[in-house]
Amino acid sequence: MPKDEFIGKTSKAAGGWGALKSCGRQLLETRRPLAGARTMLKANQPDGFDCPGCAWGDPEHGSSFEFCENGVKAVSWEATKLRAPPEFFAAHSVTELRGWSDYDLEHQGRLTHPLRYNASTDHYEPAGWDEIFAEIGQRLNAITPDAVEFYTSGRASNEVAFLYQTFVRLYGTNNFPDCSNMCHEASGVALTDAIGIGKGTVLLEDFEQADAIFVFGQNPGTNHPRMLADLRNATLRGAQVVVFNTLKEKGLTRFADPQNKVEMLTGGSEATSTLYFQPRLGGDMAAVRGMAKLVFAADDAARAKGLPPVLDDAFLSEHTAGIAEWRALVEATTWEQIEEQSGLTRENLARAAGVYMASDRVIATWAMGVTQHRHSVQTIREIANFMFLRGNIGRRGAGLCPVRGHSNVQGDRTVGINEKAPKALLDAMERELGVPMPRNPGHNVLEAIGAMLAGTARAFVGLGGNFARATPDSALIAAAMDRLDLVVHIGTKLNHCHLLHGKAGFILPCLGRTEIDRNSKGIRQIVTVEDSMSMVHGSGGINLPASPHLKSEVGIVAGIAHATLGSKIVDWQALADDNDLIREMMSRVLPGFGDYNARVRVPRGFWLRNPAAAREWRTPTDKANFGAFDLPKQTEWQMRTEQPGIFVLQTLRSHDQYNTTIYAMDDRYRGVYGEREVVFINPADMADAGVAAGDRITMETLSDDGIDRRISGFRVVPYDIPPGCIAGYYPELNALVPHGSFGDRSFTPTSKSVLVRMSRDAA
Ligand SMILES: Nc1nc2c(c(=O)[nH]1)N[C@H]1C(S)=C(S)[C@@H](COP(=O)(O)OP(=O)(O)OC[C@H]3O[C@@H](n4cnc5c(=O)[nH]c(N)nc54)[C@H](O)[C@@H]3O)O[C@H]1N2
Ligand SMILES: Nc1nc2c(c(=O)[nH]1)N[C@H]1C(S)=C(S)[C@@H](COP(=O)(O)OP(=O)(O)OC[C@H]3O[C@@H](n4cnc5c(=O)[nH]c(N)nc54)[C@H](O)[C@@H]3O)O[C@H]1N2
Ligand SMILES: [Mo]
Repeated sequence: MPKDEFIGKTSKAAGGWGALKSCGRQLLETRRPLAGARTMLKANQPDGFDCPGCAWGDPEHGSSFEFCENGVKAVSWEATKLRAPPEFFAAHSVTELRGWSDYDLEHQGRLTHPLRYNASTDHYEPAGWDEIFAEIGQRLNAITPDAVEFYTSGRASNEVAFLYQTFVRLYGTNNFPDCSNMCHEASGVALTDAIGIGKGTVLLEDFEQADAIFVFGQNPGTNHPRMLADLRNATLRGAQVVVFNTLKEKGLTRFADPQNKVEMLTGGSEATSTLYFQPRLGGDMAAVRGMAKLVFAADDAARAKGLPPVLDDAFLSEHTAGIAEWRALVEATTWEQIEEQSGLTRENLARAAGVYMASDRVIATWAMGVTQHRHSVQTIREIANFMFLRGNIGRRGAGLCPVRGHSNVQGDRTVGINEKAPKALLDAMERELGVPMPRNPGHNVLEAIGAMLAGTARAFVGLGGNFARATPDSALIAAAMDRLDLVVHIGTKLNHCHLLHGKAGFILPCLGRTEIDRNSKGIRQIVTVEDSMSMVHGSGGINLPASPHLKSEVGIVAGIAHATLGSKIVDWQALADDNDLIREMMSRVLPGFGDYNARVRVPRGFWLRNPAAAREWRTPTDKANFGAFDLPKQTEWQMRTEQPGIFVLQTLRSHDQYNTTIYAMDDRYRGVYGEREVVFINPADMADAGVAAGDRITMETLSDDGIDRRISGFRVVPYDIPPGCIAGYYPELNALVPHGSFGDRSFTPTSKSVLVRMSRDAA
């Protein structure tokens, strides 16, 4: 077999027949394709469930069936007929299962029974819910609350997240590490300082009115496919879509809309971008600064000639603070530094700045390519600064749009999953419950990891997710979790983190979002979620539960809470039996949630008002704040010595995965098939390093903490990526990401800029 056989053709465009074929395969995998297809018809419909695929908004006047490959995969993954029943756990010891791949574990299907780890047999064994709750309660009561880490993954609904934070705070801690700490934390931190709220300001409708859309560090073709239709519609009506992405990503060049009959029959496709720039890893702040420099220069020139100014003077003087200080920094930054750090030429940046200046309404979107660096908060401030220059915020067709990941990651934060919660929330909880709330700040993900490694954390409770695989230094963290006194996982499918049981381990299987949740009176329950555009709406499942032994997530959290705290302060059982009661409590506690039960029951729900979108700035200056930060002295790219073999590695997602869930081994848009242990490299770098396509290599992290991090046997794939930059897949490469490297003030692991040494493996 030729050694590079796994490298194949990339699709001509994103979407199209390739996407439909892939969906067909996926639905067949559910082993009940019709039910799977019927389920899909209810995704993101007013009377259906919220698609667990991503956090992109739902259109008001979209087609009756919003087709999305990502959605089909996420839904069929959950609606599968495959099961991992107690017999499965009887047949395989935990030690054996630890040797399985992520793919094989999840492909056993849905968990069916609550399970308890038995150390004498090394197997998970079924046990009754009440018995398990009682034991968890007893064990939690024997531990200091601040020694327990309560993790949340962003699929959790508003109801369960609110109930969970109520329980955890009553129990006595603010330890809320959540997936958002590894994701868009930098966006929250930067936007709160810049505009007074840590969320985006645009609605989906704004994409129909923008003259230009700037997309930074995001791969929507794979991760937010419904956004592609919005980008393509924009280019079709003549708007400019300017992309900054280190890799040439298929979905950001062309897209064939599976809803468009002509495109499907002719194999035609439309552009999703009009300009495409490939900055070096971590080079976006410099790129934006370069554009700002050009905008200031153009403005000076226009004024000198008596032409209309380029800057929006009225907006700047009425609404912003701090421009002078930033402008001074921009002018002091040299083109050498900008070009070296960004890897883009002044001429290219002038083309991008030209689009910005020619457009009345501009939207900027971004995702992990911006948020997972050391200087992510500063980069997002720079993007916000740039957008302020021409008043591109708080009016139709313009604004800031961090594109979230998990379908309810934004909502979870809104309802209180926050290790450093605002005083107002804690005050409101105290009023509601009549008892004091813990006031000292809790742990984020990195602090939780630190406590586990130091041995001060004694227990872990995971509301969804796959903590040990999603975090950096997975192996170290797995070993630390094994030393805990108590580990509780609430999940739908088996993953590696579930195999970490500590001294007492439990896996508690829950209903998924596609499933019908009935209370004791037989009444169907709905939950609610908030998307990237701050739309909050209801979601009700339509499939029968995967097993009669499942409980809703709300039921599980209430069960643990009752067993731990009793029901004197909160009647957990009543709340568990009626999500309306939880929502009434949320109405009383959370600002903007008045009349919640009624407002989430109208189609599309309601918009959680964002003051910044109306140009009200809830900042200490009462203005939108410019941020004046130096460019990093050196990015990782600049730190590479001139020795050959040193690269900056970014870890990203393939087309066939959802975070740590691997749907299949292919990455169609990047032309890789049946293989995930690969590294994408520039052909010139390959020549320098003396490696050929398909060669096996070793990568070793350069860090000064004395920890040896290396991975061998990965195979080389030539790719259109700037020299010095390489890329490969998460979660496998988390073994190379050091937990001691994180963003300033965001504490997000720097998963997009890891310095590694690469060497060719002996044949
Ligand atoms: N199908 C699917 N959908 C998903 C997910 C999934 O795993 N699968 N995950 C969900 C979640 S939780 C999230 S957070 C989102 C993630 O959505 P994305 O942010 O799109 O996810 P990544 O795959 O990490 O892609 C990062 C992109 O940024 C680019 N990039 C990396 N570094 C830089 C840089 O320094 N500068 C620039 N300009 N570009 C850079 C990469 O080349 C890549 O295209 O997707 C959500 N949706
Ligand atoms: N190197 C590197 N590391 C990264 C990233 C990266 O780009 N590079 N990205 C980071 C980002 S953006 C994120 S968001 C995190 C993701 O981190 P997590 O959110 O912790 O991970 P997921 O893979 O999304 O979690 C998958 C598991 O969730 C459970 N699950 C699925 N649906 C449900 C449900 O409805 N209820 C419950 N209770 N459980 C459910 C299943 O058991 C499944 O195995 O990873 C981060 N880690
Ligand atoms: Mo994420």
